[in-house]
Amino acid sequence: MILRPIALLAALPVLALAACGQPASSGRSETVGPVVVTGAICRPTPTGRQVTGCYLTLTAPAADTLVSISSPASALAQIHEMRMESNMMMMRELEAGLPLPAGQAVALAPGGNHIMLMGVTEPLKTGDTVPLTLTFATAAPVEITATVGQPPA
Ligand SMILES: [Cu+2]
Repeated sequence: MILRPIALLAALPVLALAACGQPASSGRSETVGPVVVTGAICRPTPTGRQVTGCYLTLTAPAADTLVSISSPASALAQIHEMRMESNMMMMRELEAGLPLPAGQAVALAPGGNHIMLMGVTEPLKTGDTVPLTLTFATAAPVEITATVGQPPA
């Protein structure tokens, strides 16, 4: 009579392991490739100003978030969005980063989301290059070189 409950208890951990093992192993075998960055361009800095905007297109292989940007060419780099506030177009930092849906090209373009370089150390002229490092929530950081020029309208 006492054997029955013991046999049931012994069987339980085996079932639990089998149940947990499946999703954990499939999650671990999933490799996240690099985020593809194309068309990186920064506007020349206006005379006497140390601020400019950069534009590019990001395609993440798996859902991710562009968390931050840095550049040796400027003291600060932020991800900005454009937003209407009291009938005025304002820009502000996307503090939670920019969401990147899996496999979908996300464009940072004039009039919309953009990268803002602030405290640019040397004036940027057409034909110059600007190194940018993009950091993501999941994927590895990507280092790119943006060209300086006017972005396509
Ligand atoms: Cu901005």
